[in-house]
Amino acid sequence: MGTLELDGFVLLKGALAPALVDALRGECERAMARTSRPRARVPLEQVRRRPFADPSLLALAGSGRIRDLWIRCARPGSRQQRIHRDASVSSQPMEWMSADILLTPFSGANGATEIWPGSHLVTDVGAADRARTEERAAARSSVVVVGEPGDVLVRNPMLWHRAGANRTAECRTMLSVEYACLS
Ligand SMILES: O=C(O)CCC(=O)C(=O)O
Repeated sequence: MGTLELDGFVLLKGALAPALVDALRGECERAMARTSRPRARVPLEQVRRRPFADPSLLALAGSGRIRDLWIRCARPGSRQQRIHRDASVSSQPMEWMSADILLTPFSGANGATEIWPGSHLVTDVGAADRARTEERAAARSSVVVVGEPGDVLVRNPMLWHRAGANRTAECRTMLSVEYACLS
């Protein structure tokens, strides 16, 4: 279990009820069936409706608000990603956080997200400097986020992370909710 401040992430086990997770998975699977891409943005008008506008999802934001919603699906046979972060060094101080809602099991076999604790504090490697990121990450230890549907990985967007290879016959699906601080 990490702390958001020092490790840049926290895994909330069983944060969302099975009925809500089932409803979200249904919506997300229907959306992903309409595209061959690995991710899809949830349109604003849908964000305002349930299940996306469920109070439990909004509660994860504390006093913030949802700024964006992405469905991410690692399809069977998808390859390991490069290590990356979702925000750039120049965007400090961070004004948003990401919550990845697991909608399917995450395991080593289906390429569960790998994260580098504390890497959100590394500010001398830019997002474009891929070779240096890989080199720096190799010198640190990483964690593979294994979990169950309903678990939520809250993470700083500056955290280095990547999807692993999905060697199963099923999609590994999550809903990434981006929460903005009030301004
Ligand atoms: O699927 C994952 O575990 C991470 C996906 C990701 O980082 C991305 O799509 O940028």
